Amino acid sequence: VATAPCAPRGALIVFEGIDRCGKSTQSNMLVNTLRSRRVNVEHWRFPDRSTKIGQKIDDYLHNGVQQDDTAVHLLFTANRFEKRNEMLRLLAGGTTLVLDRYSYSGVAYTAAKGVPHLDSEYCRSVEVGLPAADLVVFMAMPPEQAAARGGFGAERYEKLDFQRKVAQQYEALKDSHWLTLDATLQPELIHQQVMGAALPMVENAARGAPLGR
Ligand code: DGP
Ligand code: NA
Ligand code: NA
Repeated sequence: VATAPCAPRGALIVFEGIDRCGKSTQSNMLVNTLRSRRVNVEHWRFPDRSTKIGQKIDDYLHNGVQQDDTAVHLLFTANRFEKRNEMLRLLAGGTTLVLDRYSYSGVAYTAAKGVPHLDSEYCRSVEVGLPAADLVVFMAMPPEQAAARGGFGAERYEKLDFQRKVAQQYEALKDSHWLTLDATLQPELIHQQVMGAALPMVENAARGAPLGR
């Protein structure tokens, strides 16, 4: 007995990686190319600093406001959940979402702090209920190289020893939905690899492949 196909929907594609690895450039290139192929697509980033919760996160990242680590972690998570309904609505309406960071950043950055009760298991548990990505593009770059890029150090987490710990946490998160790319390659070469993985996901979603949880 064939199962009923799900309704067509948009794909959820996430870019992850340490700070200054080139996520913004690649996610922009993906969105532009998908648009040129008439794919209905929106480009978001997390944290979304435009909301009230996002402004608190921005204060913490940028203005050096001190905050309890658990409280901050839950602000980042709340910032994703406050966008959950809109994400589900857009995906169900056939819009593909390209996200610059998502729950995986939540786990990797907070677990990298080494606070005993904020381990990766706890960090994963508070993300339960958010839609799962169809594809995670992980942009792998040696932390030393990212740290040498312009602007590094402007925000709280941009310290080389911390970025090394974040990279280790990401390694432990990889699963079958991840595509790991060499972020030190030329942008156009990376983009071709991203497209090769993203297009099939957009097509699967349009055919009604179910959204993960
Ligand atoms: P960005 O705007 O992509 O540069 O992200 C801001 C910083 O916040 C970056 O260092 C990664 C970090 N970050 C993103 N999401 C989370 C999260 O959920 N938890 C924590 N602790 N940090 C996060
Ligand atoms: Na950053
Ligand atoms: Na972000």
